[in-house]
Amino acid sequence: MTQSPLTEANRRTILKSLSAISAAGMTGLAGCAGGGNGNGDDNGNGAGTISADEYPAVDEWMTETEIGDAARLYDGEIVDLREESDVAIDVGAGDEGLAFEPSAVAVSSGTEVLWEWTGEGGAHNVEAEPDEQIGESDYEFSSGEAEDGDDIEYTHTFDEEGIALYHCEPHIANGMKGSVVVEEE
Ligand SMILES: [Cu+2]
Repeated sequence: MTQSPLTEANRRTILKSLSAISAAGMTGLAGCAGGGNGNGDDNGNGAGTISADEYPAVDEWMTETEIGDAARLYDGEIVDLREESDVAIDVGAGDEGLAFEPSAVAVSSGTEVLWEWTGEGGAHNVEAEPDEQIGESDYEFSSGEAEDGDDIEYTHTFDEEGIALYHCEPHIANGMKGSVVVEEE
């Protein structure tokens, strides 16, 4: 029956409050390794994040399970790399090498994004193919046939504002998905 909705609501409120405190704490302790909160970003590199709530198509692609599986290494946050001129994404990340990392990024228009194969997880490719996805990608590109190796690279330059949704063909069922949000510089 009604499984105490109030409790659930309270739990969410408490979680939100904790997040807010953690965020404030992180800011206050900038540069300090402390904090000890359990939900900090694991992305390292100190980049900020943008909530994917602002990009529903990204969130839908990364979490839906009708086409492939939900993206690995995705937590609802888009890593904000809009200030970066060098943007690189690992192909074959995570425990089994079946993820892109960072899986969701935001870049400025004109940025050339580099995908670097790690050599883990088998043969991969990078495929932005709206018709095979949820039809929401503004970009269409492909690195070609899936390849296995640790010296493979693929680049794509994002000139136009919009979003690119992509995946690895052999591993879409494993949730090997990624997204690039492109914003006007
Ligand atoms: Cu793959």
